[in-house]
Amino acid sequence: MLELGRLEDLPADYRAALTAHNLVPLWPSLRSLLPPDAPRPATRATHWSYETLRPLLLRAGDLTPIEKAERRVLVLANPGHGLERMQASAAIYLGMQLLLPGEWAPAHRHTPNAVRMIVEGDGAYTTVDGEKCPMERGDLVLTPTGLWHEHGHDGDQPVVWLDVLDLPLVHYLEASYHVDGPRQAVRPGRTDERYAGAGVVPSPMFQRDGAGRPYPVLRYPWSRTRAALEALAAAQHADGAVQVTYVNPETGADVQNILGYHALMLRPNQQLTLPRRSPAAVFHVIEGAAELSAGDHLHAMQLADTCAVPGFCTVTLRNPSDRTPAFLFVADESPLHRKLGLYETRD
Ligand code: GTQ
Repeated sequence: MLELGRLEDLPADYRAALTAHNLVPLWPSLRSLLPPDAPRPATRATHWSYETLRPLLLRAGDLTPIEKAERRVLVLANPGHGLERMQASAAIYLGMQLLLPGEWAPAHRHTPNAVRMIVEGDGAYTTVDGEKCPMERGDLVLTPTGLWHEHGHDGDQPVVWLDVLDLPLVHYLEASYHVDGPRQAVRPGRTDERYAGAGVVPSPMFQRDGAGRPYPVLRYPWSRTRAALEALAAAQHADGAVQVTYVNPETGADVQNILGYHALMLRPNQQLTLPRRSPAAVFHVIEGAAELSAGDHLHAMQLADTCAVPGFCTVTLRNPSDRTPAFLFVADESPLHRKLGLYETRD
């Protein structure tokens, strides 16, 4: 490859003149902007242990009252981007949020899309667009762009959930902002009950609301997702991948515009090498345990642990148990890459 000129090769007075006029020579930076063959991601394969994180999050509950935090969250920051940037990958933000019994995180709406994956505790709920969504372990609750949401907790133990947002991308686009609002009036009925049967949807002719809404389902209960994975595993080749994607049941499209969400089952002792793909991804253990190898690194993931991996990286997952299946929640940047025409898989 051609050796390109360096910044130091240019006379100091010339460089100073360029700087004074807001000009920059391309050639010294061309190779880092357009590296050969594949990107050089800042995102590093990173593992956050729940056992380590949990006591620190509970301590935040002692140190900072909810009124002083609004959202009491420890951000899972990828050191490859610098912790202060608070991003897990180029487009993915991860946070562990704690709500204590009786606490209330007030209503707001914002441009970034969010989802919550419930990690532990009973009795909390999120009200999204007037719909009260109970939060039970493994449930996925959507708070899509622009919809009002607030969190409450009627139980007697701490509740913890994983927040996944497309905040780094929306912030990068200078499109990130929020609006505060009053407590929402709760509408009766739950859309996850209306869409309980895969393959059938409520007939549009009888739907006064719901049909045609961009986010017809806001809560995907774990019991149903788990049952779908078990059924798929029973129906599928014994060493095949057992993964489902959270979709909008009206359109079959990904549930959100930017990030994609999936649930993966690893049979006892199953080892699964994922296709090498352009989007970065995040893995979170809902049940059981999993070993994740990404490049040269091996991460022994325990219950509720979370790992981020860069794009273009070979990821192998293995269930170390010879008796019980493992269940993982997966978030990735694939809808974004597909929409932008950047999606690739490599051998
Ligand atoms: O619960 O609304 O982790 O607005 C970051 C921003 C959670 C939330 C986060 C938020 C929220």
